[in-house]
Amino acid sequence: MKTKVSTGLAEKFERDGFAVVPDLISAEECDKLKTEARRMLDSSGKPGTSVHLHMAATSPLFRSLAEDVRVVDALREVMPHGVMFLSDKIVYKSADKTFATPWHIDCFYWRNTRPKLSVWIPLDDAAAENGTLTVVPGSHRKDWKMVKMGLPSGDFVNEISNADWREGDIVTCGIKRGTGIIFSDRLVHGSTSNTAGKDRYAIISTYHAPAADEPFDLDFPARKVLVPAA
Ligand SMILES: O=C(O)CCC(=O)C(=O)O
Repeated sequence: MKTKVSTGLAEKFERDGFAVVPDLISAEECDKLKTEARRMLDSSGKPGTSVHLHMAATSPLFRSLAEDVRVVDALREVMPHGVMFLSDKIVYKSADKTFATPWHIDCFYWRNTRPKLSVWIPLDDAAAENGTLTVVPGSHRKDWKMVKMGLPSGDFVNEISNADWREGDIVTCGIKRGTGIIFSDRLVHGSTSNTAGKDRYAIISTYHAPAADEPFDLDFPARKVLVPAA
């Protein structure tokens, strides 16, 4: 029997609350996904917002990304109890969508449901200047409180109210397009603002362990078990 060589993802994810997977998808795949994202935003995006949900429910290209063996193999390492896809979304920033995503943890958007994690994949090279992801390593082990806040676009409504980290604790994820960042729904994260006037499209796909549907899950039509519970 072949033994899988550990890439250390599980240890990093456990310790830091996130783990980086370089070159998860290729530059050509990023181009195709970005074209498809633009098409979907133009045909069914809500005017003014920079977030679009449920891509995989209608787009075969996004569906294949959600189920891609490279993504699922990385997830298997950090999800020993199986892998179920829940949902995906595009978050984009551009010359006229420059806002910084506020510091938050995702589980505030799905209170009282089972733990989840997400995979963030930028379709453009992402750096501090064009709104890349920012994270606070280890913050997934603390308790956080949220206040309601409002971006003009209405996209993110929660922000952490008891922040206690210092500038030096923050990791600004400067990464190549196609790299994946797997992060816990308890990890404090946000983004820089896009001051470069350059596109920064990202796909965020969310997964949890397979289980019977919770009422929350019923709003996600593309949900699917990818690796059954062991
Ligand atoms: O891509 C971004 O700006 C971050 C998005 C994010 O934090 C989220 O959707 O939870």
